[in-house]
Formats: sequence, structure tokens, C-alpha cells
Amino acid sequence: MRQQVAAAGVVAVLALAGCSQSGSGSASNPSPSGGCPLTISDAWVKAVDSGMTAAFGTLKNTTDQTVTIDSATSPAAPMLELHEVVTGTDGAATMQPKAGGFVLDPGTTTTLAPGGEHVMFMGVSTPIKVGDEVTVSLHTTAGAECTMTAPARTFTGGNETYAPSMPGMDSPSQSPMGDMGSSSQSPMPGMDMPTP
Ligand SMILES: [Cu+2]
Repeated sequence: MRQQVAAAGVVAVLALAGCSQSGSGSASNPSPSGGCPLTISDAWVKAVDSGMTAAFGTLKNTTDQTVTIDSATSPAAPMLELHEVVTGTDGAATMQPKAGGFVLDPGTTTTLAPGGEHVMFMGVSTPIKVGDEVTVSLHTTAGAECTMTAPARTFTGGNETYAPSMPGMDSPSQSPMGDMGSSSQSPMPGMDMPTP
């Protein structure tokens, strides 16, 4: 319940932020191989003392080719994952690794936001304080790297339950979509293998 209320607040905040965004239509460098094929704006990360947090932002594919982000790295955490949030049949929001990564069709924009897709930080041990600037690198399947600087903010939403892949199953992020929403939703950490 609390999570749903928080999520509603999140949407409102983001809507405001979106309106105030000044159009930065400066299509600068259509970087060749190795360069970043994306324009990243409004990046930020949720301030946290330790454990898990997430980074958000707006990603625009400025090229005429599909861009797939399949991993992320940051000096602020030893392990990052690309997550999505799904709502189970019980109405609870749960986040999980996004199968196939973040796929951006040519010319499209994807917004990473609380309650939706995000870059998950796990194992944070050095506090990320408000105002800190966190570097996050997004890696594409084509071998390009996009680095963004995400200022840290306080944020009280986006605390969806994390449903990691079940032990014994291969990571869902390896499967090229197709089985989304089926087997990988087991939000109860204490439950092992409900269905053999
Ligand atoms: Cu997450």
C-alpha cells in the first residue's frame, strides 16, 4: 500500500521535472563506433547510506540504429543491474532484472524513473550523499559506453521489492525476452522454489 502511494507521488514529481526541462535539442556528435550513441539528460541517483539505490535519467537514441544497453558500471557500487518494475497479480510492485536489457529503437527516448526502468546499484558501502555526483557508465551490446554524471538527491519512493532471479535459474537478463512476466516473479525472498 505504502509503495503505491509513494509511486503516485513519484509520477507527480517527474511530471513537474519533465515540464521544466529546457529543450536541449543540440544534436552534437553522432559518434562513430565506440562513442556513445545516446544523449543522456536529467540524470540523478537516489542518495543512500548503504545497500541498494538506483540511478535514473532520460536516454535518447540519436542514431538510426537500435541501441541495446546490456550492463552498467559505477565506481559507487560493486554491482549494477538494469531493472524494470512489474506489478504482480496481487498489485504489488516488484523490480527485477530487465530481460534483454534496455532496448532503444532509433530516434526514441526512454525515461528511467522510479517505478519504472532504472539502473540498480547494489552493495553500496560508501554513502552517496545529497549533492554527490555519481558517475554511471552504460554499456551497449555494440561495445559503446555512455557515461553520465548523476547528482544525488533525496527521494522517498521507488522502494519496490526486489525479486532477484531464483537460485538455480539462469539470470533472466540472459534470455532474449519472451518469458517476461511469467516465471521470474517470486517476490517472497523466503520462499524457495514454489514450483519445481
Ligand atoms: Cu531495482
